Amino acid sequence: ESGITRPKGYNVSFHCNPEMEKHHFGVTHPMKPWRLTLSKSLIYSYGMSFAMDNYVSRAATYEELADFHSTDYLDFLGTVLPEPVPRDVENQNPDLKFNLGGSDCPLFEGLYDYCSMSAGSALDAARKICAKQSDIAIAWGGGLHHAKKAEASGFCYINDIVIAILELLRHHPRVLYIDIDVHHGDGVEEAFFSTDRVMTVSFHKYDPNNFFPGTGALDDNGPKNEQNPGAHHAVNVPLNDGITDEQYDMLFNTIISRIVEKFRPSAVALQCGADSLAGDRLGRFNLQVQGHGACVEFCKRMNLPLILFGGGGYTPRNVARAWTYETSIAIGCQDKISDVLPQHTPWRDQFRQETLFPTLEQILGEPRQNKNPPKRLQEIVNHVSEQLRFVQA
Ligand code: ZLV
Ligand code: CA
Ligand code: ZN
Repeated sequence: ESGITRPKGYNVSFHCNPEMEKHHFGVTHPMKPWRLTLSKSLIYSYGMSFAMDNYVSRAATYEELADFHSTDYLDFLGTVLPEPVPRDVENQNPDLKFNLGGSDCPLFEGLYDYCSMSAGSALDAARKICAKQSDIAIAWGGGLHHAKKAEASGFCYINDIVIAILELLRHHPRVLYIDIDVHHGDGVEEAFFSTDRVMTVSFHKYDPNNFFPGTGALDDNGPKNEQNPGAHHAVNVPLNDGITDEQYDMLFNTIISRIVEKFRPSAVALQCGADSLAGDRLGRFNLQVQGHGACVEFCKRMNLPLILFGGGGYTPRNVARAWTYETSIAIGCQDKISDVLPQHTPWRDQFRQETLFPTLEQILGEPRQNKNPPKRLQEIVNHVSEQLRFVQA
């Protein structure tokens, strides 16, 4: 009926765990796992499940989490209890162990389960790629790029991306990690600082004093010393408020083409944080669903095994639009889906406009001022080109 069919000779797998979506960070916290339910419901309403292999992913085991995280940290994460009463304004800065329990990374009911489910879906996706059973594997519940070896950070407790890439490295000589979340992918960058088998690239809003996490300057390219093979293997694309689809796609296509040419990855991991969209509660960019999706399309065209992760995204209706469109790109049915949301979509009124591609005016009223002059974008391209002279496959 929808006309959406399975692509021939091409496998897309979809990994999720409905139990994950039931967790709550707290009423005022911007991270809403429910956005995953809304996204999935739109994807299914368009009939896309018939064109993919759908898996309910398992929770990652302690041993799998310990591939990256320290056991001290995991043991603590596994035993901490939710706080009986939310912290008040007077008590914002208690002694935090592993940065757990602050207002960014609160302790909530079922925290450990939530974390192991996110990692489980990412790991399942990586295993399908390694077994060559999927060409594209999707884990919208993953993408938690700030978590460190022994520290929670920025709404992230377990770094499912690092765990998935470590799995890819068992079968792939070189992995390219790309991060289009509006925040800097600091946890993934740091985890692979000392290897030349992973190149990390993050596009993000950069303002060291006013925007989280404050790292990811253009010339932060990994520790530069003679003995470090990972030197020059971190690429950072710092941006300002209001960047548009046209500018972003120019940067993305130019930079990623040059990287692929030099680094020659055998697999790609793309974090699709949807907080880089216009109208996001925390984001600052003017990207539309089309421009965000164009990055996924570009990666698909490279014809390399690809994992799509979720990430940030704080206006659930826009998150659902972006990840639905991006799922359609993975399947290759983007030209067959209608701009008008299917009539039978659950929670259809949550979407405000009834289209998949609302205009900037519909999203924002008035677009945010664009503070990215063309000259600065050219400087960025030039810096990355220079940096790549030090990189060899
Ligand atoms: O999208 O937070 O700015 C991947 C991701 O990249 C901060 N945190 C830190 C540094 C000092 N704090 C402020 C503490 C605020 C705690 C609660 C909010 C609550 C309401 C509305 C906004 C925030 C908030 N927190 C906005 N930005 C922050 C960042 C963390 C951003 C993490 C992005 C995660 C999933
Ligand atoms: Ca980013
Ligand atoms: Zn983010």
